[in-house]
Amino acid sequence: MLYPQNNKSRITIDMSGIWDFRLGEGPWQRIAVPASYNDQSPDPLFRSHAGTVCYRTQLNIPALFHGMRYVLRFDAVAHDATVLLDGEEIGRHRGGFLPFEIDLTDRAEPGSAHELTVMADNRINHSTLPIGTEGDTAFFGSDNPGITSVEAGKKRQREKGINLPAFDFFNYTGIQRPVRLCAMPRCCIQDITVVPSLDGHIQYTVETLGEGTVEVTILDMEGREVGRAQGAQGTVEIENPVLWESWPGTPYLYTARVRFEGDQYDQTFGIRQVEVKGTQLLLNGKPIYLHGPCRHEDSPFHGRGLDQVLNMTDMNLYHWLNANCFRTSHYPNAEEIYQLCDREGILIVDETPAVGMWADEHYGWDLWDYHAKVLTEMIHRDRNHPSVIIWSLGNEPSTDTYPDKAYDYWYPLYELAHREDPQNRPVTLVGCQNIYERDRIIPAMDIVFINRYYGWYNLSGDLETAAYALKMELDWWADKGKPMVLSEYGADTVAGLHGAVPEMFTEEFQAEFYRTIHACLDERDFVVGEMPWVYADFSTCQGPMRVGGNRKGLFTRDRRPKLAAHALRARWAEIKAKKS
Ligand code: GCB
Repeated sequence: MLYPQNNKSRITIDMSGIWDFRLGEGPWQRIAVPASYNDQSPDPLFRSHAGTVCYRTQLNIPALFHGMRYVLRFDAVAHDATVLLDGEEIGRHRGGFLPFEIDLTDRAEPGSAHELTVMADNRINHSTLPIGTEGDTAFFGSDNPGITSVEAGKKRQREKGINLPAFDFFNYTGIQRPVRLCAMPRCCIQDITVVPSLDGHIQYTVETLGEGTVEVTILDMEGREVGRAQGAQGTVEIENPVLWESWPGTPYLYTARVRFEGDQYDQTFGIRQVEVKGTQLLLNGKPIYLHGPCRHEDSPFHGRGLDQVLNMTDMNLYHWLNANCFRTSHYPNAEEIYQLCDREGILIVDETPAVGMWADEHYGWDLWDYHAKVLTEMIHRDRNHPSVIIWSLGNEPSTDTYPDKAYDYWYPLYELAHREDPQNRPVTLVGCQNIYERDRIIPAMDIVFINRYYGWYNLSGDLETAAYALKMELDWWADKGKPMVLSEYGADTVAGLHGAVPEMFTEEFQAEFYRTIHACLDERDFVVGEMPWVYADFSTCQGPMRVGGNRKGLFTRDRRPKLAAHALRARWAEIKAKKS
């Protein structure tokens, strides 16, 4: 599905603004779109409500759309959406992190006005991605099983419809990304795939609606024509191609200008190649070392809602940190951040919303088909971005209790990702701290991603022993002959809490924690990346292990650096100079 564009053949109307809103059957209120609704009111129900919310606004179809095709495009509605026009259902979509379109051409006349209603359901359970804890009343910490009064309390919570995430981030929901009315010629370009190779051969495929001739012109960054071809698929050759490099190299972008009958669409792309060879990750044939914190879409007021000011600030803070990558932990992000990364040269590990699958029973639940659909949609949406270098099938499922069942679930998804991606990027599955000797699926990936909390969740506070244990595990992985990324490691840190002795939760401990872990990584050549958890503090559901959210950020939630951010900035300046 193409991202909306405004040009001489296409008109895109952004429907951002204040819409009518109600929680369940509650009173009508007002809400800003796009954004999570949860933090837009002091009413506690905005954060605790489980079920459907309703959005309403007026939709005007301009008279000048006469003779055109027009669709409503929702970039993301979390989690399940039902869309109504004048009270009549016109579309449904499952899943809160990927776009969907509804064709209005034959439903609403140009020059007419309508009531547009969007129902969003935020409930999560064993058949949604991400996963919810159906019926369980505690996610983190002990919930004192067996005590009569506590059990009675839990029963009461279930009766009230408690619906908790099986993951460690707040279940922000609603219309979190833009809604746009997009008009284009009736004979139009539907999709474009570009597969560049380093020698300047650019393969492309264009899907269209209607019959006609497709013309493709390749423009360089100055807008000069450097190649041209005709036909719905083919190859264009560019002489002396300039490669897309990650920062601090130049992320050089070309544009494929596609013309089809009266329609035009500009698809940017970069010429770059990602591959795994032996124990190395190669970008354009050269070894690359990933260094950058994982990132959540999370900020005050907006929740998970698109905020381009925040996105730009984050990109500049990634540059400030001397970081070169992030993982979209734990769901596909808004399309705008991938566009920014293409331009800023920041590398992305793109992750499906398969998080919370730590219960062993999940391999018995009927999730695979839906998971495969989400993975396919994510790859189709993001396959042209040069910044996307690795697909992540999911985060921290149970993989060691029933290693064969886990293998049978994940390996076909691994194969699917390779089949669906014409650029054939490396694929990974992010592994949880576990009995690694039993695990079959994590070592089967192209590149091993493991999350480890030595010194925090285990061997807590004892960094000397944490290093001893981590090194022992790294020795085990060294024999596997694969490149490895430490894809999460971190320590909750309360900004402003200091100690001459670096004890847990102080800024000094966080800095010391990273110093210790990095010393272990630096000794090993097969380690091709370090991705601390996490870029910034973020909101979670309430629990005894979370003080106003997860505090493992290198930055506070409002993006102020903690001590460790300064330390990593210095380390990554050296790495940038040496390794990348
Ligand atoms: C993890 C999860 C991440 C959590 C983090 C933590 O392993 O992948 O979602 O937020 O640990 O801080 O506990």
